[in-house]
Amino acid sequence: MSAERTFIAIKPDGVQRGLVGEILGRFERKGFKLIGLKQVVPSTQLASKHYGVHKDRPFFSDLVAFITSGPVVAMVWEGDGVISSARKLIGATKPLEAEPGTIRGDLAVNIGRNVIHGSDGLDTANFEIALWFESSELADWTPADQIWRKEE
Ligand code: D4T
Repeated sequence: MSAERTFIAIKPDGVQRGLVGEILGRFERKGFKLIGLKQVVPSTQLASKHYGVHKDRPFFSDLVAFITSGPVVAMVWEGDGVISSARKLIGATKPLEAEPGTIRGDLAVNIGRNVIHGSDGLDTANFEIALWFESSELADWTPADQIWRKEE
């Protein structure tokens, strides 16, 4: 059985503000495994599918306009419990309510410019990984220090 994976995207504000290294480093230092990484300016079609669950919300068109406005750094990270752990690393959707120490708590102030996206569950993660990545873009590999990352 393959390990749990999640989809993470640094949104255009995070890229424009030069936060890519800072954010990537937090996931690396935590000990998760990077499986896929690319920079892409999403099409309206891709963005609309990604945010399909919000299609009837008043902020939907602004959301799609924003996410398609520039480069997004799309990633797949792997590890035990990575989906919920990544959400904790990211912090609350409203950056002013996000705890200090989280990405949004430390680096953002505005809900419409909250720097990063992370899948909110297993089905969403599978859907988003397949939406953003071809399987050939995902690398299965064994980190040389894997023995030092395990719980037991
Ligand atoms: P994403 O999907 O970007 O990781 O954010 P969350 O999972 O934390 O939050 P979400 O799906 O509820 O919102 C998606 C996206 O919409 C923006 N947004 C949200 C907004 O601009 N106004 C709003 O009122 C809400 C609820 C922010 C994130």
